[in-house]
Amino acid sequence: MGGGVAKMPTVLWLLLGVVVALGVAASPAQAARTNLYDFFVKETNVTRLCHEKAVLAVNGQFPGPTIYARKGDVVVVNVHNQGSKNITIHWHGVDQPRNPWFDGPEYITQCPIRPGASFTYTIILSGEEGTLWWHAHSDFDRATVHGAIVVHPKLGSAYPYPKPHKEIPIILGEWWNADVEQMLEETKRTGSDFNISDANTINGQPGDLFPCSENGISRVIVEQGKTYLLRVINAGLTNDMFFAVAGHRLTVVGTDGHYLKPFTVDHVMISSGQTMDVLLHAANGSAAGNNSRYYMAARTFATNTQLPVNNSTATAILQYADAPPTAGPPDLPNLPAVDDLAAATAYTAQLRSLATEDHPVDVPAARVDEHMLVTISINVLPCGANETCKDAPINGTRFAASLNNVSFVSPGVDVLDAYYSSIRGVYEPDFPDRPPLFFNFTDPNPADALLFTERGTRVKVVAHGAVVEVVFQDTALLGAESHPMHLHGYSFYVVGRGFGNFDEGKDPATYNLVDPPFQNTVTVPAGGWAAIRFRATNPGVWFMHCHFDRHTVWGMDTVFIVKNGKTPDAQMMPRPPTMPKC
Ligand SMILES: *[C@@H]1O[C@H](CO)[C@@H](O)[C@H](O)[C@H]1NC(C)=O
Ligand SMILES: *[C@@H]1O[C@H](CO)[C@@H](O)[C@H](O)[C@H]1NC(C)=O
Ligand SMILES: *[C@@H]1O[C@H](CO)[C@@H](O)[C@H](O)[C@H]1NC(C)=O
Ligand SMILES: *[C@@H]1O[C@H](CO)[C@@H](O)[C@H](O)[C@H]1NC(C)=O
Ligand SMILES: *[C@@H]1O[C@H](CO)[C@@H](O)[C@H](O)[C@H]1NC(C)=O
Ligand SMILES: *[C@@H]1O[C@H](CO)[C@@H](O)[C@H](O)[C@H]1NC(C)=O
Ligand SMILES: *[C@@H]1O[C@H](CO)[C@@H](O)[C@H](O)[C@H]1NC(C)=O
Ligand SMILES: *[C@@H]1O[C@H](CO)[C@@H](O)[C@H](O)[C@H]1NC(C)=O
Ligand SMILES: *[C@@H]1O[C@H](CO)[C@@H](O)[C@H](O)[C@H]1NC(C)=O
Ligand SMILES: *[C@@H]1O[C@H](CO)[C@@H](O)[C@H](O)[C@H]1NC(C)=O
Ligand SMILES: *[C@@H]1O[C@H](CO)[C@@H](O)[C@H](O)[C@H]1NC(C)=O
Ligand SMILES: [Cu+2]
Repeated sequence: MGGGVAKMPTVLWLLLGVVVALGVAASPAQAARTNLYDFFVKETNVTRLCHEKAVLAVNGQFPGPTIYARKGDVVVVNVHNQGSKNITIHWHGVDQPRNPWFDGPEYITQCPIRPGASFTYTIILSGEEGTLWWHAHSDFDRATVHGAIVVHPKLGSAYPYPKPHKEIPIILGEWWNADVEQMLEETKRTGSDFNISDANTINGQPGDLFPCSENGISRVIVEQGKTYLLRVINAGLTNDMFFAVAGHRLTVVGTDGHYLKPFTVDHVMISSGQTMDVLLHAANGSAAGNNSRYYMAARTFATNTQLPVNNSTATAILQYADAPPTAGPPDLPNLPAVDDLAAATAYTAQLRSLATEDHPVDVPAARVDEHMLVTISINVLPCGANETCKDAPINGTRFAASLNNVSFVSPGVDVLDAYYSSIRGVYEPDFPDRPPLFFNFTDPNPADALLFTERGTRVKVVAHGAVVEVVFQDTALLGAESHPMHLHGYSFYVVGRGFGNFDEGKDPATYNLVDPPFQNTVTVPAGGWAAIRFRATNPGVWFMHCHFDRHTVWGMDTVFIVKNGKTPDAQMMPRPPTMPKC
């Protein structure tokens, strides 16, 4: 966590940014700390499943380094692009109040950092407390460019649960033997689907149920009688996952940087993009026999029967430091089957905000200013003149994806700059509030004509302070599938979920407006809907997209532009002079 040798203008800008961020209200006693990190992004050789390949990694680590902070801190990260391609980094789940400049998604809030260039991000923490993470937000670089962000309570504040003996990041990911960027190029060229990963990983390792993986398996050492906080992150590109530890139940206490009412489970279901904070009690003598080693395991959760899925199990080892050694292999936990929708639904239904005096909720219940119903679809588009399309379900087409039948087209200049500097022709402020056509969204046999989508860089503009409700509706076009929808710049309350077509007359009556979970990534159920609400009090340009990367590149995205409010503290910070150019 060394202090970076930043250039003078950058330092001045940072100081300005930090002073503005803290505002006049901060007294010296509450003053946030500024933590500095240097990220060197470069190609690093990694061997998994008997295959060696060069991957992009930060500081030679895969997964990358953990950022530690306290609630309300400012973190400054100097990113040095020492690789051979454009990159950007996103701070997933950090609201970045009034500070969209440093949010990260390429061509949304910034132009990419080119090879050989550096860019310094100022990351302003506010209400977040718990586990967040950072990852590349360019092409498919996230596959290996990611790591944890641990946000501790403020000095003098405590966790709303007994202090754990140790805290351990558990990063779930995916490994491809093939070069991920080459795969992206191939899918762009042929319009085909992205090949499934060769293995899921836990802290970068597939575990010893896979070839050439015995030595690298990651280990978590525990002592009897102590309680550990596992900070579970799903960094996977394409998979939601079940996670469990043999012989141990898990008490879930937080998600996406916000506390939950604790509940105890045999397994967790975590969607791509989400985090789950879970307490694990290392029982004396142990509950599951006199073992000293237990498997921690992760397996894909997937429901689209039209897609291939890898049913294999990634493992790590939970090892008791002070228990007698055991002969034989560790026990495997019972994970739900790869398509166990009921298990996933039952898990997600238990997420409720802690909602105490110290950790209150502020659910917008009285009024909604912007009602949006947004269909989520996999589509086809006609094959381009010079493309050789294959694999798509209709001859002469390629795969695409859309929200409200608009397949998002990434612009050549970032949307934030276009908005800030009034550059015309980059985006249109007319993203539809409703699907252009109402049909039976969940009918598994739709007419072929429904499969096609429009294209455009269409964004939704909302007034500062508006209460926004978005009901995400999955469609069965090319297969019902659950989608982890992620919003930048905000956490939102997940007020409702259900199966089938959303019923505007009946379903709002089932909303939880008392203690809904406060998340940044919502699992929209396959063949169902999920409703979120947020107050648009963070001005800026904020990407909203499915967190499955192949859906992101296919266009399952849009952008919220939240206008400035009247007072200075309701307005975006000025454009940093250090922004990379397109
Ligand atoms: C990295 O791997 C490539 C092949 O994948 C190999 O050519 C190269 O020598 C390796 N570099 C190092 C430093 O091991
Ligand atoms: C997917 O896998 C197939 C078979 O292994 C291979 O031929 C193809 O090139 C791969 N596609 C991509 C996009 O990597
Ligand atoms: C799926 O998992 C198995 C291990 O069970 C592995 O051998 C295989 O390569 C994996 N990948 C694919 C694409 O099937
Ligand atoms: C568990 O073991 C530790 C160390 O052996 C001991 O200090 C503690 O009292 C034990 N706890 C229980 C609940 O037995
Ligand atoms: C654990 O070992 C003790 C002592 O060897 C034995 O009495 C006990 O039955 C064992 N417990 C289990 C669950 O196997
Ligand atoms: C998936 O793997 C599990 C455990 O390895 C096995 O019990 C189950 O039958 C497999 N399911 C399918 C559909 O292959
Ligand atoms: C197709 O490729 C040819 C040769 O590269 C090029 O001249 C032509 O403009 C391309 N057409 C389109 C529609 O991109
Ligand atoms: C798609 O095109 C191929 C080759 O032109 C043809 O053989 C095949 O029958 C077509 N499939 C459909 C579903 O039209
Ligand atoms: C929509 O399609 C589903 C699945 O086929 C079916 O169960 C449902 O009855 C249909 N709903 C309506 C309103 O037709
Ligand atoms: C989406 O737009 C395309 C192109 O205009 C159209 O063909 C298709 O029917 C529309 N689909 C839906 C579900 O609105
Ligand atoms: C890298 O980014 C620059 C600036 O936006 C762009 O002009 C260039 O085409 C990008 N390179 C690639 C390979 O995408
Ligand atoms: Cu998706």
